[in-house]
Amino acid sequence: MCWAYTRVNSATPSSTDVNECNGERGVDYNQDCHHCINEDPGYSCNCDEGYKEENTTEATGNCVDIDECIGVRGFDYEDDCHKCINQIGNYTCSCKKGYELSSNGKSCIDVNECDGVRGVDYNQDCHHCFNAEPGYTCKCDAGYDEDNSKTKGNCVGQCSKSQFTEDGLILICR
Ligand SMILES: [Ca+2]
Ligand SMILES: [Ca+2]
Repeated sequence: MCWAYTRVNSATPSSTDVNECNGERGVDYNQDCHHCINEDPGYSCNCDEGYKEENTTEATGNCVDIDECIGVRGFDYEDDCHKCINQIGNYTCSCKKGYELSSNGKSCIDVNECDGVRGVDYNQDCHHCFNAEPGYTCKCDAGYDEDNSKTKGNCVGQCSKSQFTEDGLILICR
């Protein structure tokens, strides 16, 4: 005579449990559930970064956007994000003048105006541009005064015009 034994594993779901995750998204489990995990009973969800699981009786196992901007600066959103703007699944920043958005869109970094074009990115009359945060300052050739009172430095002074002659550059001074 032979005996058949059935192993009972306590981790095995009960026979009454339905695996919603094997079903259809939006029908058997919530449309907004990113990664369905079967539970006994019911199911839960793993959510993508930027979302959190919201389990209410109305909406079981759905993923909702985290509003990082109502959180703590330097913890929920970057310290260098001047003005946090919430997005679905993410956030971005608006930056003060003289700053630009970092490549990941989550912080503001100083613009190096001196890497740019004279007369476009920094003053035409700025002889030697030095980046600052924010803005830039200027060092000036002899005969000019440095005006670094603003974030955009400049060279001013009695010798404000120049002219090329056969002998080279001459300064026309007022
Ligand atoms: Ca968000
Ligand atoms: Ca700068």
